[in-house]
Amino acid sequence: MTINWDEVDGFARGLISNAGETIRKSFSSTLSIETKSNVNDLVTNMDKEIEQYFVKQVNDFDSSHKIMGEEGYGDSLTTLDGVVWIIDPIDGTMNFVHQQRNFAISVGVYHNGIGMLGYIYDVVADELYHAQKGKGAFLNQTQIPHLKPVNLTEAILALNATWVTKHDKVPYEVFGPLVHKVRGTRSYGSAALELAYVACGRLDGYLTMRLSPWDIAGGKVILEEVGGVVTNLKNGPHTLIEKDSLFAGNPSVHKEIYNDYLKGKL
Ligand code: 2AM
Ligand code: CA
Ligand code: CA
Ligand code: CA
Repeated sequence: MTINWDEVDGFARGLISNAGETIRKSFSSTLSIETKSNVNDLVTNMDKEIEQYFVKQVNDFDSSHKIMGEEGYGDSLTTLDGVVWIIDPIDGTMNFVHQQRNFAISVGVYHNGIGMLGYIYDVVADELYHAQKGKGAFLNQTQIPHLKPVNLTEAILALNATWVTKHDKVPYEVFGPLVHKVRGTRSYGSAALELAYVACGRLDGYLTMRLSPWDIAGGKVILEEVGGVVTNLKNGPHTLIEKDSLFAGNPSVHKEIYNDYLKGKL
C-alpha cells in the first residue's frame, strides 16, 4: 500500500496548529507542574494534554500508525517498523514554565525507520519549521537554503554548560579547546529549536550528552533536507529508539569538530 505523504502532511499540520492554539490559550490559566526524574525535570498538565490530543487524533486518522511520545500515552516501541509518529508535545518544558517562550512542539513521522515528515513549531513566535523528505525544508512558507561551509573560528555552537563542566561525563580537556576555538556558544534549552536553528544557519552545531528520540525526530528530517549532519558524539547514528548523545551540525563544522576534537576521545 502506498502512503499519500501529502495527505499525512496536511493532517499533521492541522494537529500542530490546533495544539499550538491550545498552548497559547493556556497562558491565561494556572499550570499544574510536577517533577519527573529530578527536581528540575518538569512536566505540566499541558505536556500531557497535548500528547493525549495527538495520540487520539492519529489513532482516529489511521489506527495502523504507531506513536512514540515523551509522556507515555503512545505505544511502547522497540522498533520503527511501519509508520511511527515520534512526538514531543512540549520540548523545552522548563522554558515553557519559566519564560513562556523558547519551547516547541516537535513531531517526526517515520516509515520503517526513515524520516518522512518533520515539524518543529515555535508556538509563541508562530513559526513552523517543516520538511517532507526530498522536498526541502521550510520556515512557514519560505524555503530554508542549503547549508554552506562555515569556518570553525566563525561558528556558533549550542552546548549546555551543565554537562560541559561535569568532568565525570565528558572530559573538560575535550570540550575546553573547542569552546575557545569557536566564535561563540549558546544554550536555548529546547533541543528541537536548537536543531531548527542549525538548519537555518543561526547555529552551526549542537552537541549534547543525552537525548531521547522525541527530542530529535522532527529536527533530523528538517536538518537533513538542508544538508545538515545528525549523528551521536561518536559519529554513529542515533537509533531513535534508545537515549543517546547527539551531534548535529553544518556538514563542514561537523566534520572538522569530529576529526579534530572528538574522534578517539569519547
Ligand atoms: P523536554 O523539555 O522535552 O524535557 C533541555 O536542555 C533539553 O533537553 C530539552 O530539549 C529537554 O526536553 C531535553 N531533555 C531531555 N531529557 C531531559 C531531562 N531529564 N530533564 C530535562 N530536560 C531534558
Ligand atoms: Ca521532559
Ligand atoms: Ca524534549
Ligand atoms: Ca517534552
